[in-house]
Amino acid sequence: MSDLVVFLGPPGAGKGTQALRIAKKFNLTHISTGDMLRDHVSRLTNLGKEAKSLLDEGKLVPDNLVIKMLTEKLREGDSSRGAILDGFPRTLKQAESLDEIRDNFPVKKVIVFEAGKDELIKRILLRGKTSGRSDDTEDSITVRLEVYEQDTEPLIDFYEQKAMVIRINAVGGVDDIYKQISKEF
Ligand code: B4P
Repeated sequence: MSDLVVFLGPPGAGKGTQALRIAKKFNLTHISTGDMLRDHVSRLTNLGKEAKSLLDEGKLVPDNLVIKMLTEKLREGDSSRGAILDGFPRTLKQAESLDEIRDNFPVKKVIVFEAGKDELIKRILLRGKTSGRSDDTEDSITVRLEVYEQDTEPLIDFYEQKAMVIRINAVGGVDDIYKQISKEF
């Protein structure tokens, strides 16, 4: 059995930044569905070809494709010490898919990153100057924030009902936020 910790929050809240550090410190596997999808895009796989325009526009990749990709990763990969899910689930359907495989991969807690829109937009535009990410543009950010509010934010309630949510103030220094999150492991 391998416990999962979900990092949930809007684009630019720092999920990826903190997941890398926390995974290293606590010897957990870091699973970022965004990184996995970008890898498919760069390798020109069938999934990558299907996902590319959706990523660029800031829209979600269809649930069935992401759920299949994630489930395979959990089953094949070395997540035996536990894993951080960075960017999954993003919809109710994705959250329910985790419930279906919970015997082997139970979700233990959900760290919710909270930050205001202005800060998020500022961070993503700043990253866009160097990242080369085709979705770090003003148009895409607007869509990503809307998609977050509509499809992903309701998951906070879903996990609140299971008493799993830990809220983190994601505005401040990276080290301070890292310390806050570390206390929860
Ligand atoms: P992701 O790669 O997950 O991108 P994101 O949610 O936009 O967050 P990101 O990783 O960029 O930002 P982070 O919070 O780390 O997804 C990209 C796309 O893939 C999605 O739009 C979607 O199309 C697709 N996708 C992924 N998962 C999917 C799923 N489950 N279902 C369907 N589609 C899916 O923030 C990073 C930035 O903030 C960095 O520049 C960092 O340096 C900066 N930062 C971090 N902490 C900071 C701090 N404390 N202060 C200042 N800046 C900070």
